[in-house]
Amino acid sequence: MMGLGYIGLPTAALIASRGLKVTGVDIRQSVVDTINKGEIHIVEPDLDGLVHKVVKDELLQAAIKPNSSDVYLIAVPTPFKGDYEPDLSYVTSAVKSIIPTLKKGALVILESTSPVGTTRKMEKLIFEQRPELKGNLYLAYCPERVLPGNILHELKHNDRAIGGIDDESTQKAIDFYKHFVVGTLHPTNAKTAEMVKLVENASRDNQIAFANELSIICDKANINVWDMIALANKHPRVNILNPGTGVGGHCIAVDPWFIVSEFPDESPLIKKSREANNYKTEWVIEKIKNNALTFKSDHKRDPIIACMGLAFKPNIDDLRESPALYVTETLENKNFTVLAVEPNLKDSDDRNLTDYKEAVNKADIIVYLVAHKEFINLKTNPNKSILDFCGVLKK
Ligand code: SAJ
Repeated sequence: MMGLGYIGLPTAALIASRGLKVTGVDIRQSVVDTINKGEIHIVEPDLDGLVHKVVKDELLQAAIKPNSSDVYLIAVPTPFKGDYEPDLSYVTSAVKSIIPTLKKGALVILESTSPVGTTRKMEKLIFEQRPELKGNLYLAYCPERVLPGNILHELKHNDRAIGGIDDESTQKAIDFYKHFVVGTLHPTNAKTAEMVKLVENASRDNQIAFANELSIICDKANINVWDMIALANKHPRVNILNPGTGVGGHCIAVDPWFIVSEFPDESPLIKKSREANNYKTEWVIEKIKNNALTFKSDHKRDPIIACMGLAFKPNIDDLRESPALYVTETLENKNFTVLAVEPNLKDSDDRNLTDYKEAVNKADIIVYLVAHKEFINLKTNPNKSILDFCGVLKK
């Protein structure tokens, strides 16, 4: 398993728990050391116990470099760089590091979210250096589609699309995933599987963009967007998602750009959805600023603003690409008096956090950015100004 992050480590542990010997490879020595002690470096329910067990049973071992294996899985990050261009350097370097260890009959599976055509590029890279393996190597793309916080369950139970560079590769990969997946394994080709992954997240981004646009329209029309959506969703064929502070995380806010960068002329809607969701975050900031200015002119002093939630979605501690964090930091940088609240982060983390109950007592303006469970039914002074961007007051 190349890469021991949010996807690689749970997958490696799950495979090992089925009795297969797994070498987990990561370029970070600290990660390798932690795992070999039977411990973990990420937050994910039930993962610690599973890793502890498979390491103790000598089924999972972590290492800095790969060894010769029957099956290779690549689950390394594919961020974007500069002008939303996909950065394939981690995938390329993982492939390069396995090339010298490959033997005839090996199966290589790419799981990292990747632009269409990446599996073919990987094939080219391998055969340039090891031409004798042509016809004797199986290659496939198989994206993960798990939700952080529920990874171990979803890894096992979700259906998967599996696309080889040829039919034999597809079948070999399906036979491999049967060891640990009970969901249906759907055969396809590599290109289609690559596109499926990107489209899943672009589709969700597009649907959230629609909800976010509705929230801005309803704000102007003085209609409660949450009530309106709940009623619209009573229609049997309508299912509108939730508006929010914007779209965060390392998947939905990133993957649609992989389509746009490769097919710029054909993807105006996908691009527009990304822009609409980014715009929603800026709109939230403007709303808070206007509220603060009104407070100042009424009370002749600056307001204290409680920013409720920093994570990229409810009930997690993950701050990656978080719109709530962006809103809070933007206000701080503009010298507003801000109390940052994130009940999922400990005090020891190097951030100046305020307890959520203390924050709502002290603040003049309470801004709900993330619908964490702690904020539902939280008692607040009805005379205070409350801005709810995530619908927590409706929950
Ligand atoms: N969000 C809204 N409104 C909604 C739903 C979500 O504003 O109605 C926001 C969230 O607050 C968050 C962002 O969207 O900021 C993304 O959250 P999410 O829960 O929709 O998804 P992720 O990023 O945690 O995981 C997604 C999942 N993809 C889909 O649901 C299509 C997951 O299954 C993928 O495996 C993951 O991306 C990935 O790794 O690609």
